[in-house]
Amino acid sequence: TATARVAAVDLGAASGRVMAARVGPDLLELTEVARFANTAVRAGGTLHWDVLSLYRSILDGLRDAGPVDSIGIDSWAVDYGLLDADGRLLGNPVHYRDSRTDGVIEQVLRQVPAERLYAATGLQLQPFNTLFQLVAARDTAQLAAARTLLLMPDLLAYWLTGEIGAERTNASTTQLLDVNSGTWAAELAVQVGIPPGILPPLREPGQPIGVLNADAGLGPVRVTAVASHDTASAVVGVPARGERFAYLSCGTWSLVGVELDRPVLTGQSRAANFTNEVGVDGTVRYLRNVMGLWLLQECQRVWGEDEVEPLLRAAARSPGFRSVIDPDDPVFLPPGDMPARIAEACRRTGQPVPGTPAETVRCILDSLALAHRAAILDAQRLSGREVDVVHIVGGGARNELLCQLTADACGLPVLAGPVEATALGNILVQARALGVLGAELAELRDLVRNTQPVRSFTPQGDSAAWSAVAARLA
Ligand code: LRH
Repeated sequence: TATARVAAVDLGAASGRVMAARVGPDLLELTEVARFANTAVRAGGTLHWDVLSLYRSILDGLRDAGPVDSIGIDSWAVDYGLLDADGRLLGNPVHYRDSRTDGVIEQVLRQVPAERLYAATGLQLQPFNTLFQLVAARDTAQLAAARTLLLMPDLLAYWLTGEIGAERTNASTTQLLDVNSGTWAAELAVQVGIPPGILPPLREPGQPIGVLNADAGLGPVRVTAVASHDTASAVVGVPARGERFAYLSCGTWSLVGVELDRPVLTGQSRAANFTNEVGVDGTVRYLRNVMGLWLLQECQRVWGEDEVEPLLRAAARSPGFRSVIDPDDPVFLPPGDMPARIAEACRRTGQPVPGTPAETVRCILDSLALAHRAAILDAQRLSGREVDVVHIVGGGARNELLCQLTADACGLPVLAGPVEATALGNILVQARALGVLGAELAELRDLVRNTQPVRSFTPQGDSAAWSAVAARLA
């Protein structure tokens, strides 16, 4: 039977990667070709993407990948570059953790009530949504000169091919896509002062974008639109059977929710800040953002501790439930002194302040497990979808303590893996488009389940005990 060779470019906060895969009906073999830093750079008081350095690393990685039939790119949501009338990039794209959006949600809600924004877009309120980033930039010369907005994977695909477009799963994170019609919410854009003409035509995961141009020096390889929102690719790569599952895409963020076939737009859903992002094949990713392993990554940076394993072993020996924080408190969003912010949150809620890295890490993992529990309970209650199992994918699937604590807190079995779900989802959508895999999403997931290692964690203890811990934060 036919097989394909496919390359996936996956740009995460911890690193950027180029992966190569061989794919066929019974074959899914992934190799990491290149891994490079994706470090935000503060310049002139603004936190930026280092986009040219990334582009160069991507080209080098693609060259090392050898001949492939197709290339796909995914990255995190919401961030974008602006092109001028000549098709040139205007400035370095700004990173979503930059403080320029402070106070902008409140400013926009005075113009557009929260109820209306949710009814129109179905999106969670996060200060970094593209809509708020653009409002923060509303009076800049750069926005005045802009003719085209490209989300980051679309910008890189534009450099590779010369083709312009907005891939739908990532477009759904901008808060500028109409949740009912699936078209750009042009009226909303106008109302908040964003020129709707900068929003390019939409494209679907699986559509060909174009062919690599000469700068790449790699010949006329096809570039395919994947689920270019990393979380959407990760959800494709979940090795689930049927529909009674919750997923937790666990990396810098924990994205926790269920897959639905229609959005949930109720007042309760809005109050719980659940988001309806677009998945492949008309699915809805109904989920909540939990601050995730960012809390730990920022502690490691401050401690100068590159190795996570010793910290996790020490945290496993440290007593649980001593102190918990609300990981979703916006104070934790920007880069900075994370251990100090965690200590302050414990002090404020009258709990013991963690005195050692081990205690701090234990506090982070207990708090994440608790937030995972709340999100999974809320997702079921708000959507009516019941689940029997939690699939943890992404780097967090390697974190045994977090997987076990999440199983315990949820009172549900956890299946952990694959770690590379995002790259796999990226690859599967390309392989399907090339015609080497079946048409159904369920078949893509069967292939992941049959080829990738998954570990299982059985819930221990009484999950209701976690409610008492949650009460400390109420
Ligand atoms: C995860 C992610 C998430 C978004 C955030 C900005 O990488 O894409 O889905 O909410 O980054």
